[in-house]
This record gives sequence, C-alpha cells and structure tokens, in this order.
Amino acid sequence: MLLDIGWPELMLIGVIATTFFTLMIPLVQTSEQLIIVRLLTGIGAGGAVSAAFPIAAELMPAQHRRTYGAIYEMSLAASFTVVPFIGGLLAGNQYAFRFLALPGGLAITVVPVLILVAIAIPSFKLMYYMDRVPDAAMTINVTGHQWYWSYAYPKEKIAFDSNIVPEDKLKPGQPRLLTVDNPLVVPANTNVRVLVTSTDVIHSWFMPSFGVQEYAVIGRHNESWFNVEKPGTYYGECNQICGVNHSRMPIEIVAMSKPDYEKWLVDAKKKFAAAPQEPAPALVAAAGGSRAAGY
Ligand SMILES: [Cu+2]
Repeated sequence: MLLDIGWPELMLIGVIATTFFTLMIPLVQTSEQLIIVRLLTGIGAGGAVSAAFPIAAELMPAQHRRTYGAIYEMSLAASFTVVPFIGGLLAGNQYAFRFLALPGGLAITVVPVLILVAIAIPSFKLMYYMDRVPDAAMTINVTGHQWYWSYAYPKEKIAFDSNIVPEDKLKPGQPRLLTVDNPLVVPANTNVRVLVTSTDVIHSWFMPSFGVQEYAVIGRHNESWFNVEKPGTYYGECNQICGVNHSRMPIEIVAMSKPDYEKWLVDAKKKFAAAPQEPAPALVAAAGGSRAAGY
C-alpha cells in the first residue's frame, strides 16, 4: 500500500482529521466555509469508518459479511451527514444552531435518522436470517455460462443445460424471454440449497419471488437457499450484465409436490443421466466460499 500505510494507521489519520476539522468549526465565519469544513469532517469520519471495516471484516464470520456491508454503508452515510452536524453543535457553531432554529429544523434532522434506525432493526434481523443456510434437504449446483444456465443435482446424479426457448418456438401461454427448454425442478416445501458458480464471466442468479440473488463467479461457490411453499412455475433472470445475450438466459423453476417431484426424478435420471458430479461442498458457508475443483 501507498507509503506502507496499513488500515490501522489510516483509521488513526481519519480519527485525527475528524477531530481536527470538528475543532475548526468555531472558526467558521460563513456558511460556505461551514460546508467545506463539514465536507472535510465527513471525509475524515468516512475514512476512519472505511479503514475500520476491513480490519473488522477479518474478524467476522464470512457468512455475515453482507450484514456488515450494510452497517458499513449506513456508517459511511452518517459520516457525511450526522457526524459533521453533531460536531457543529458540539462545537457551538452558530450556523448549526441557526439551522436547528429554522421552522422544523430539528425535525428534518432527527426524524429521518429515527426512521432509518426503525427500518434498520428489522432489516438487520432479516439479513441475518437470509444469510444463514438452514439444514437443506437437497443441493443443486447452478452454473452460469455465456449464455445459459446449467443445473446439476450431485446426489441424484443428474445434470442438464437450461436454454431459452426462442420466440418462434413458444407454445401458447409460455412467456417470451422467460421460457426455457429444461426448467429447474424442485420439490415444494423443501429447503433447497443452491451453490452458484460460473465458467466464464460473472452472472447473477436472480429469483425475485424467492428473495434469492447470488453472483455466479468463476472459481467460487456462492451459497443460498430457498423453500418454495406453493407448487407452480417461477421465473427469474440473470441480472448481471454478462455479454450480448445477457437478456437470453432466463431462469425457469418448476416447484412440484413431493410425489410429483419423485416421479419427475425417475424420468430425469434416464433423460439427464450425468457424469458423476463432484460432491456438494458442505462447508462452503463456514469457509466463506471455496475453490471448486477443476478450475
Ligand atoms: Cu448472465
């Protein structure tokens, strides 16, 4: 790193800068100067927060990094808004106080903060539960390619490609740009774990109705899970720009009742008999992603 400065030193510089610029606030004479000092305070505080997170990330369990990422973004936003403002108040700056004296001045500062805090509490809880992978009854390997998905059921020893059905081959009732030749079939009311990876560029396996969006990255297995409560057909798309046919690699998932799924499986084992798959890596979450063999 530049001048051999590490994160701890950078954090210290941020804290010193924040303190220094906060102490500068009483010297401010015009509102323009206040804006500049507030911005510099924000950069100092933002720098301190940004340096603290890589340090903290090393100490955190990998499966919760998404939650910490959200905390980081909120801290960064606060660095530029709340911190310099409170700094101004603490420093007794006339402009900060004048702003508060405006009709509703306090309200437009405090109310959004309270709303954010109120939203944050259930969000963090939800993100925590989203990041946990409960005991899954089955695992499916999802692989993104330019430009189609392939699915493998390692335990069931089946694997197949899932390609878009071109518009002129659609049957009545099939939606265009969403219908595939071989949809992914899963049993309903079952915890299904997906391990998402890619063989070329970065894709993203996005199933809005399942609340699942997982990047498909070469050499990494990203883990997610879902449980489809209602049998039916569900659609999703690749939502990471991955090349010229990005819009032509939809995801179609058919959730069947367990008996129907078992029937499908019997046929699928004949139709899609796959070369033995590599065993599903069971410890992906604990290891924070693993290198897939063979890349
Ligand atoms: Cu893609």
